[in-house]
Amino acid sequence: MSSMSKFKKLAGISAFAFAAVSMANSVNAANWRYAHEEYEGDVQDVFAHDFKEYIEDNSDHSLQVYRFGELGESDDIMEQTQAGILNFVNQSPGFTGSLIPEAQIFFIPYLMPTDMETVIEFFRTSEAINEDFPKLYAEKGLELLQMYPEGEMVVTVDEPVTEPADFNNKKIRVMTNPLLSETYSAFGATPTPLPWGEVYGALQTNMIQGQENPIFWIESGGLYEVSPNLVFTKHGWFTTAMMANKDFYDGLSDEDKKLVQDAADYAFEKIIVHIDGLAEKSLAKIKEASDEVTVTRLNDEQIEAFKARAPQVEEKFIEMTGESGKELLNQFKEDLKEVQSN
Ligand code: 6CS
Repeated sequence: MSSMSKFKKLAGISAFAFAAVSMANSVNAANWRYAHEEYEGDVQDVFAHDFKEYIEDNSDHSLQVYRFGELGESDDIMEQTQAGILNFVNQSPGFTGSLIPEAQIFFIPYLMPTDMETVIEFFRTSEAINEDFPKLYAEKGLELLQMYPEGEMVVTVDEPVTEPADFNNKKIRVMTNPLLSETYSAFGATPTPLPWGEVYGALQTNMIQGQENPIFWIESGGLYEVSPNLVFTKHGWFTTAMMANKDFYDGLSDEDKKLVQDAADYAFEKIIVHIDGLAEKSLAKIKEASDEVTVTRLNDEQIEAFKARAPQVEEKFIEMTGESGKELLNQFKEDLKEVQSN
């Protein structure tokens, strides 16, 4: 065979091989669906798009992200994920707590540290977060991929609050898990569980007199317009969690499982940078937009009065979760001690 025809034959073979590989890739390329609870540019949206970027840059797969309201409320997207209609979901323990009672641990007030560095180190290293929680989620058909903090909780009320007595006769909206209701009862308020979609209207019509959320969300959801008195109680952090349908995840190749894990790690590193300074920026925007807003930062003595009510909530947590919750709480506290001693 002449060298020219050898060349033509080789070129033909490699073109065929290339086409075959491309076909195989496109056959294996999936379009995954991912829903979260927030709006464009909010923390969960940034996380989702970083996850998407990693998946799409490192594979032939694509990812469709659905934001709040596109597929319903938080409980709707969780149901769709458990049913396998969605592959990934970001749902906060504030809602998951009604499905997985142990997830309510984040609502024991004054359990989490207040400074961001310690909180982030805790999420990175905690055995409770990285080993115990995945087992609890797996029992509900969910592969927990990442838990991460969104921001310090701040209460907004119709008038400034500095002591538990100020909460008397105030209906405070809480996310729909029973332990958070216990927290606000312990704080002296009347807890009112509501899904997110009803919060703004309920504040506007005075059906409720307050709610709690991180500052970025108070700004992005315009809550300060209808609930202008911001109170920094230092009682907790808003935590969220991103997960996959477990059957879907278990059915992935080892290569795709690694891709998904790496994408979640990548998004976590990016989100930590994103939330650094976010509360301060959001507060500045709120102050710029409204003259009505007041900011109350409780002093140590005022905080003590709220903190004194925490043990009764911890007891309720144990009552609601039994031995498994007790063990988780012990591990959680041990992990916290570890990061705080470093
Ligand atoms: O309060 C809520 O319901 C919402 N808060 C935040 C920060 N994210 C989503 C959640 O639905």
